[in-house]
Amino acid sequence: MRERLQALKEEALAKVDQADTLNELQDIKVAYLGKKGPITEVLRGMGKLSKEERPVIGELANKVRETIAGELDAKKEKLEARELEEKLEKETIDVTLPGRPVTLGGPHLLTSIVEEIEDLFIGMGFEVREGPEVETDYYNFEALNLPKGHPARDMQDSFYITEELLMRTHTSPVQARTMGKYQGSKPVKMICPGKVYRRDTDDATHSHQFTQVEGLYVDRNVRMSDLKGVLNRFAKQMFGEEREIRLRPSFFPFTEPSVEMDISCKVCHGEGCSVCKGTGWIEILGGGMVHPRVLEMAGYDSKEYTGFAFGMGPERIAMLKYGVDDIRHFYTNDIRFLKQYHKA
Ligand code: 2NL
Repeated sequence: MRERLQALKEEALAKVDQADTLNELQDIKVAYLGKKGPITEVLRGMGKLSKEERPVIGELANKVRETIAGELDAKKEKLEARELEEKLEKETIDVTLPGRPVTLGGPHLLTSIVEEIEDLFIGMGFEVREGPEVETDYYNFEALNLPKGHPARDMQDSFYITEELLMRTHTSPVQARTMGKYQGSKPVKMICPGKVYRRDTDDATHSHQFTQVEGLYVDRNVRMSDLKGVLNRFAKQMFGEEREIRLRPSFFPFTEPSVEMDISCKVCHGEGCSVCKGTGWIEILGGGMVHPRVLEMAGYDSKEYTGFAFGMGPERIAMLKYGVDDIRHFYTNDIRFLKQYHKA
């Protein structure tokens, strides 16, 4: 038995020595140390031994088992280390390879234009305010001198949600809310950018959803000349210092008097060409002096306070500034269009 154990030990150790993979090691472990292995078999046969021999053989068998297990573990560690090394070698990264290009996005043209308008008016002391896109009939119409049944409501055919709620047709309700909150207690100098909605059939110049930036300045002694000065600065900063502006009489229910502003055509400088349809001027926005009734409804004493207001469409501003020929380009998200306006 002694010899048998000795032979088993040498045989197993030789196999461990030769083993080249973790799988082979596992097989050796099962074959020699497993429940059906030869060492277990030797231990089972010990019943036939004498009382003196039994502990001696038992101890020897355990020692053989421990030796084989120890060698298996040592070899296992070695093979695992080698495997890791090979893996690391295989997975090295060639840092000299050219990198994959990262495509950088950028703000949408409309976002850039709105931010440019905001910055420009912030520079003249205006605050930027936003408000809800779902509005009450009161703030969208009534508070702006557009009572129920007023014919001008038809020009802003609207998306109603209930009798009293609709998608706002302009951003003026944000201004009406602000004035209403102050109730004549302090001046207001704000612009409000945002999305507005009108029931319209989409074409190259119309969209049922578009963007507006409106401005409002209410204080003591605000005059038409203040409106003209602010809008002149806006036009020159947005379109170029060489541009001239002109104001023409117009009508809005919430301003009196009302004006429309044109800028001189940059193509013909006022001579008349196809861009300005022969007039030398291009219409860019509307405005006027806030109607006294609008001031009174918001709690401002129209004998003490006056104000100007104006409204513009950033889509139109961008179309004129960059020669965009169809308003739908802003909403259809064709990357070939959008990429042209990503600043470097
Ligand atoms: C346009 C013209 C305009 C206003 C907007 C306004 C707001 C208040 C009071 C009085 Cl709270 N007016 N806004 C006034 C005149 C014209 O917009 O053509 N927008 C695209």
